Amino acid sequence: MRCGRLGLGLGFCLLAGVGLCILWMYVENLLPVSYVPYYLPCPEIFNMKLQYKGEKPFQSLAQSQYPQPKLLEQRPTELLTLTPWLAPIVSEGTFNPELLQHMYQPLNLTIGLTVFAVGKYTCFVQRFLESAEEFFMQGYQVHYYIFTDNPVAIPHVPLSPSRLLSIIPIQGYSHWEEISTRRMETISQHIATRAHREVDYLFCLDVDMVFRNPWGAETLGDLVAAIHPGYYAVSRQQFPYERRHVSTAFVADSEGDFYYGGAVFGGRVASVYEFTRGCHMAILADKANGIMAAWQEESHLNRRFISHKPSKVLSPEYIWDDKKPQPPSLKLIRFSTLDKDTYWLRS
Ligand code: UD2
Repeated sequence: MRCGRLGLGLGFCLLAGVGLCILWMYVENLLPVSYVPYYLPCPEIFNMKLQYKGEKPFQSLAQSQYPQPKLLEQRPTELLTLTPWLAPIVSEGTFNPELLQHMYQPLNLTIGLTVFAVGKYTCFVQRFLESAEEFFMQGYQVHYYIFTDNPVAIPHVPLSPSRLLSIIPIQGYSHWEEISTRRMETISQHIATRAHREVDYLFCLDVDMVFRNPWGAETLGDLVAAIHPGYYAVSRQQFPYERRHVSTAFVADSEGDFYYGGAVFGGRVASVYEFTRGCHMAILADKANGIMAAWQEESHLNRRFISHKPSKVLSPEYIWDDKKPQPPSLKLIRFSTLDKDTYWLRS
């Protein structure tokens, strides 16, 4: 009798189990999304080092100790022209623009330029574009990509025949930190889905800035960074790196070459993809841990440029701050910030 009941119970359980499985398979197919666990990396991943046999990759440099390169090392009015890893530091007098034009123009290159104009920042677009038309990559095909949450607010600026403009709608965020930080994600996605087919090189710039003098082929390189105007004459310990160990953007006192500005970076489109994707992954990891780096995406950009050295470095001529007097070491200001009412913009 007992055995019979037990058998019946087991049979019922088996039937119910099979029934539930069939029901789940059916329901799962009806669901609009499939439940793939979302992978959020933890900070340890970025600090882990692989054990290499033989030659070590450049990434291992991140932890090595070496003296800080100083932009004003030689003489107070002369800038360093080469980094310790042999990347040129571009400034007026280090190149011949006619020669470079002669070399690069036959290559029929298209240069992309991304800017973000979210919320009140649409007010900067007109001046930015007008100055870019006058000075940015004159004689080359240029494709401007303007990311905005308000396409109708983007003014019409007449462009030269070889230049295109695409307005790309994006979501707006209420916090300015979020808007600034999200740029890495948006740029990497934009390259993957579209820009890699349309441009050879891509520069990613802040919109609240203007071109004041020619910016040409001397800036083209595999991965390009620009030295921040506020920190080119100070020691690496004074750089405003992210100093909290818990962040993936952490930089130790003994690390760092130059402090680079988040307002200007670029390079070959594939390298900019790798770069922005890497920064985005690190930002995601911080987010998962509830951290916003000290200078948002600029902190992550600086962290990454320590292990992934830029192949070309632009002097502060290419990212100047108009509130500062022009020092004798900088011969020509090419791109600089506009004086802005930050409180109004961010309110
Ligand atoms: C610094 C950096 C900037 C970025 C930021 C990080 C320099 C000279 N500037 O500038 O590149 O790293 O710190 O916080 O290195 N934006 C909008 N709408 C907003 C807010 C920002 O469109 O509401 C876009 C816009 O393109 C702007 C950029 O994000 O130019 C950077 O924001 P910012 O100019 O307010 O940052 P700022 O001046 O503190």
